[in-house]
Amino acid sequence: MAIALNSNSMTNKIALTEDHITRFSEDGFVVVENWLDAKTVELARERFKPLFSGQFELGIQPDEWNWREGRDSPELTRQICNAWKSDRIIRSIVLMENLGRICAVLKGWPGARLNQDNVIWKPAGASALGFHQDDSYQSWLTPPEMLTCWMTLDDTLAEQGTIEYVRGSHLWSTSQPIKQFHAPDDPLAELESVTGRNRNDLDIVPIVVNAGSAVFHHGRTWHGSKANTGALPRRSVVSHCMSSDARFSTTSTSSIYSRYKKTGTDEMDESFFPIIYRQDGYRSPELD
Ligand SMILES: O=C(O)CCC(=O)C(=O)O
Repeated sequence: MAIALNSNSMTNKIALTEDHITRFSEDGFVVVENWLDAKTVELARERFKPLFSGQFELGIQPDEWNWREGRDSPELTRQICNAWKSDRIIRSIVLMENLGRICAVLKGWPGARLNQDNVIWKPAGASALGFHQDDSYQSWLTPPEMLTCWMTLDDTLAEQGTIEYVRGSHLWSTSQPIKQFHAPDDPLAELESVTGRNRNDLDIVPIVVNAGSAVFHHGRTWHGSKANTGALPRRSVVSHCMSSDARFSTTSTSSIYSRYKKTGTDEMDESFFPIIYRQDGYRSPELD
């Protein structure tokens, strides 16, 4: 049976306002409400159980599968990277053309490619994710930078381990990757030691929004999430984009993603890093 992989089936026509653009350039993140409709939110929530128990609809295992039913502690936050290769609903959300368009506009890129997606499931009681900058992990790319669309499938509350941003931290330089991303005792400790800043001097903003909202964040904006001390789960789907012109670095590698580098060229193959949107109207053909 042929499986339709159309990523345009879920889309929206939301355009950024001047206020969105100002918020992004001053704060390093901007909230866009009503990004996903209620039906899409519902369909995406239904994919979490099969994905984390290894039922991959498209027959392909994601690149990273960091929590497995029956193997890992229920207290850990569950994460999968590149579920778009495994699942049609996730694919249609993270490869939405308008998402790529907004990333390109905010970052001044000629277009946007998918770098990787994340599916994040933080049940009640689950642990924190350490505060970090996404660009710290991009030395395998030229240019070594990302812009991210984080989408929530649940109404969020501060005590529910929602994502939190350090306002204005996109204006700081890119630091080394943190040592403990999953389940640190204190999710802000490494931010303090790496940057030499004290948390009491920072404007840390927990994102409290309705299900279906998105936040676009700069690759240098420090962010993370605390333990879920609420009663309900917090589930998110994340699309990490890079420039449509991005290439592999010739001096640095990623232990997972440089597997997709072809010999003798630094070009990125659209089969693994699809072009979601380009100003000239191009989009990787297999997406439509
Ligand atoms: O959802 C979270 O807790 C963290 C997500 C994250 O690190 C990201 O979107 O870059």
